[in-house]
Amino acid sequence: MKTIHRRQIRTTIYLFFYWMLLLTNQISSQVTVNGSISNYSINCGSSSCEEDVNSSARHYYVAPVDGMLVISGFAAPGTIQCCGVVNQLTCSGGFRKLQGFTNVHNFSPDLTTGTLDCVMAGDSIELNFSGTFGTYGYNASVIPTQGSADPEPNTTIEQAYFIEANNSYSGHVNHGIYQLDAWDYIGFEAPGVGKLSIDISHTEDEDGVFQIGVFRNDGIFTGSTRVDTNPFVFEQDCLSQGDTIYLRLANNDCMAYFFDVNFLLPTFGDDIEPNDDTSTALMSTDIFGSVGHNFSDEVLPDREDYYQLPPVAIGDELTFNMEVVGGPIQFRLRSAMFSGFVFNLGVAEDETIVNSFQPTFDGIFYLVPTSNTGICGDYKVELSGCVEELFLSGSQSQQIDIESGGFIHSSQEIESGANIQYDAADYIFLDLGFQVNPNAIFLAFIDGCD
Ligand SMILES: [Ca+2]
Ligand SMILES: [Ca+2]
Ligand SMILES: [Ca+2]
Ligand SMILES: [Ca+2]
Repeated sequence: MKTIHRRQIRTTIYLFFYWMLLLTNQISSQVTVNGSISNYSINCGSSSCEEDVNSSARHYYVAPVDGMLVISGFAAPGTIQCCGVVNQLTCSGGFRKLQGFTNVHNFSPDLTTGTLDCVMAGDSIELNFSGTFGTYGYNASVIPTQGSADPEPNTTIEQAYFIEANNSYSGHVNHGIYQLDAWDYIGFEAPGVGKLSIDISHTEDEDGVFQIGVFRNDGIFTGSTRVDTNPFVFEQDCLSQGDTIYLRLANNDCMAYFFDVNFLLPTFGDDIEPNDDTSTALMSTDIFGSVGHNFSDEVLPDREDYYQLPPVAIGDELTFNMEVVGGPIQFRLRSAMFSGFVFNLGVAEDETIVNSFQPTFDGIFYLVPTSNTGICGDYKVELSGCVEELFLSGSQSQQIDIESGGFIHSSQEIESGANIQYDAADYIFLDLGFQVNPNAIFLAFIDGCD
């Protein structure tokens, strides 16, 4: 019982000193120190010269920022005259990582400088001196890595820091001499339908070492990109509103990165949702939007958009001018009356296609642009032919005749080079915003379908 009791006390004392040491490491960051070592016993026959002040000293320096640690110092042995004889004593020292076996740098009697790159803010360095008699001193600092440090830890998707469009950021990878900062996770949530575009520059010398890994919101890895130019543009298209994308910035060496975040909206204007079936179809001849946007599993795919067209009868003809940026997008017509009816208007990818439709029965039809999830595109469809009501908006850069059996309302901007004809049976109304740019041709007729 007695032995155990003693051992417990001893353990408690050890723990206390260990705790004191930890406490010292944390709170005592000494930038500049000057001190001395004095612990000798010289026997010169009849008498002796001795002093027992301290045989060793430890100091700690904590890096205030990410960067390169620079410590200048010296450890200069002194002499003691004892019984008329000059004795050369010892004093040495240097700095090392906490619990390191060897010093990163040993000081000499003259001032020397040692460095340690890629330290992280909070990293602690031990300065140690020992010997019999002498003086020592040091001055420590960190040359900061460019840019500001990113919020650490960000080693997992759950720890990712979020970025927003129209903002600039900077960060560091691979700093830290105790914990590895091999990568930084970044998160982005799409504010709408569109494309994430990041202009990034960095301090890595070698092309292709710096890599960007891409992950979905559920942690599924979708691929990685080697950053082989500086600056570099990273793009992720086909994001829907609420889609969350995670990027992992990884590099072999310590490095700083800087980036601007942009979010590019659909080419022809905001996508109006929901419009995924006949019951939610948009009732407008102003037809533009996007399909195929979807990245994360939490967001519903937008494969199809439905537009209800004006009523048509046998003998009518509708012409569709289908402009696509991205894609491919397939355009089909469906019937309100016969669910099995499908008329294929064609597939477009970064191009404009034109096709006509002559109904073989009277009725209501839906125009349905379709794209596969993750293969997104923006579309704008100009409808002409014998429809009664036409509402036109946006910009117009093509050569096209637009016909209506009733009226046309337009707020279009006719771009230079365009050649546009409006032809309506009843009236053509040019709404606020309508404009014709120089070198464009615009003609309007009261005539109707022919
Ligand atoms: Ca980092
Ligand atoms: Ca990190
Ligand atoms: Ca859509
Ligand atoms: Ca839709």
